[in-house]
Amino acid sequence: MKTAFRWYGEGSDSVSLSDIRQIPGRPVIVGVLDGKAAGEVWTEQEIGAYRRHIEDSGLRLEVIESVNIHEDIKLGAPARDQYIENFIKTIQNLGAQGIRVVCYNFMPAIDFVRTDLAWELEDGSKALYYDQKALEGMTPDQLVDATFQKSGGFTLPGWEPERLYKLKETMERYQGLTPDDLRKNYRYFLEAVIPACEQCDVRLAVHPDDPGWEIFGLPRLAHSMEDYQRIMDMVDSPYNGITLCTGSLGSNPGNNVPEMIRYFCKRDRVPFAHIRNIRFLGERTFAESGHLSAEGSLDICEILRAFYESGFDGYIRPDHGRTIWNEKCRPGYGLYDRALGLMYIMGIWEALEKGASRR
Ligand SMILES: [Mn+2]
Repeated sequence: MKTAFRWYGEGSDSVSLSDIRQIPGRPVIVGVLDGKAAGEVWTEQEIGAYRRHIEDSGLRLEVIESVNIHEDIKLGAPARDQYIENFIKTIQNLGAQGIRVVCYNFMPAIDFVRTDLAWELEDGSKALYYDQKALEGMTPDQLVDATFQKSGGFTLPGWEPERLYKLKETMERYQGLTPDDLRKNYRYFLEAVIPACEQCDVRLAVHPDDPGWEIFGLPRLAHSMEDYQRIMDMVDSPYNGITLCTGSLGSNPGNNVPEMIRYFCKRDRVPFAHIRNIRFLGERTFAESGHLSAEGSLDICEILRAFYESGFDGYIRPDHGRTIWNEKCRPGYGLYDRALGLMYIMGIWEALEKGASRR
């Protein structure tokens, strides 16, 4: 396991590189490429400057999340070939700068969804929260407004203003597109990009739908064992991989997360993992919780045991944390609770390793 920590960049993140450097084990940085619209090329110079800035702080950049996929690719629109070509160029430039894993998602129009970004847990901490009934009472525009109001002035991943400005129009373009149509477009994309990824040694890792079911009537392809099997079968290569996000997959009680980890790690399809706990509060209603197993509904120890026993040697980062100790931060991405989460992950891992060597 290689530990990692997501960082949004200078001026965008409330957490500094020197803060991250002081986390025990000095995690690898999971960088973010934003500030350009989906479909534009990131040049090697731009990526190189970003990498050097991180290295100057004594840290390493080896993972990027996300390189957004242009909607025309997902829709199978005529301009997709140009956007796929641009995507490949960005991947080649990332590979040349030492990036080994790129997390992305193939969700139509809208990324992860929460109905409250600052839901108060009983200990006074604030967490991201999802309530299906609340969502059903909202239009997509109302959801966007509610999300902006509670984001504390920070841009959220997948909720870039330029993208949401066109949300209604984008959603209309998806009308009539079936899951099979979307799957066909996904295969077309993977068949084009995976050979390039193999050549420049950059593993793609698709993030699950979050929450793990369809919303607003949009097709979504990545939230179950069967879904992932189908995606993996589209192009049979370790470079066509998964970002195994425990909180996203775990939001659907039908998913057995440790079983999925064992199955896909064994097939060398998991270069990257997000560790997060959630607490079920009702049918399709959950709050994110502290990482500790006892705080949520997922058994984080069993999850890490599944990785450990599969010989996992990819990158693991703590996913969303709560907002605690009056920190002013991007919802889900403060320093304190994610650092606590990472220490917990490392503690379990050390116990697994040392326990195994004693036997
Ligand atoms: Mn995640």
